[in-house]
Amino acid sequence: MATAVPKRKADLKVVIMGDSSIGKTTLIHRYLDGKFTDVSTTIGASFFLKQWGPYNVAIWDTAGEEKFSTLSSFYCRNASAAILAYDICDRETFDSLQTRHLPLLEAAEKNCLAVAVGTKLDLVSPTSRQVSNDAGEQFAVLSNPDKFKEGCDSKQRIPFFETSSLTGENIDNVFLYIFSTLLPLDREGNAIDPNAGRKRPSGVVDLDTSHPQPQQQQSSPSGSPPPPMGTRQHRCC
Ligand SMILES: Nc1nc2c(ncn2[C@@H]2O[C@H](COP(=O)(O)OP(=O)(O)OP(=O)(O)O)[C@@H](O)[C@H]2O)c(=O)[nH]1
Ligand SMILES: [Mg+2]
Repeated sequence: MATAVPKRKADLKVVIMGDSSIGKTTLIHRYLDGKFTDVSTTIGASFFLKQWGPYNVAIWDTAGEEKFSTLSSFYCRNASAAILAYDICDRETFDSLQTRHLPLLEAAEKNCLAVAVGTKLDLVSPTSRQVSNDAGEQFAVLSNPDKFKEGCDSKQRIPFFETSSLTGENIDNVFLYIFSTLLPLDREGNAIDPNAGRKRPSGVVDLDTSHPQPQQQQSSPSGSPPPPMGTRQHRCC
């Protein structure tokens, strides 16, 4: 008699979006592998799995080229967090978050946490900067209308980071912010809500049906978050 193979589920889905060449894939590799990796442009999307305490987190890396926008909308489905990334030295990539990428989050969870992330901070100088810190922060506030109101004195940190995958600056903080906001752990790395680790009502994603036979690799955990952690990485499309 055939034995049913249990379906593996992700407890949280995070999607990263933004124009082509702004460094989305490099940022994910920096976080997962702890180093600056030379990557090729993404075709369709790539999928990564991160262990955060008892949770499985699915990280979807989308392709920035405009021709893949419809696909990116598909990959936003059920996302509980979205990293909206732009190149700090390229204003166009910031503007297109508003016009092209933010609307795709219609397909995400209703209260999807939008995190604005400026990239390539190592290349920023007073003359090369095209997006100010204030503009990035304001975009983050406006992208989370239910969580932050403009000018309000929220106790929660505004979901905005300027990062460099070359130096590693702020990379871990982006993911630490998302995970500790949506999947809080105690000091020992256990879920704070003991029931939450088993099944979350939102953002649950089937890992085995969306894409055929993704390759699986093991890579070392990165950053400072609490143990036990590991990273498994899948690539697809
Ligand atoms: N100096 C510097 N270069 C970076 C940084 N992040 C990415 N790059 C470079 O930017 C280029 C594009 O990076 P990718 O990660 O492929 O960009 P992407 O946003 O994933 O692009 P698509 O897959 O086409 O959507 C590569 O040459 C990277 O090495 C960074 O923080 N600093
Ligand atoms: Mg890419």
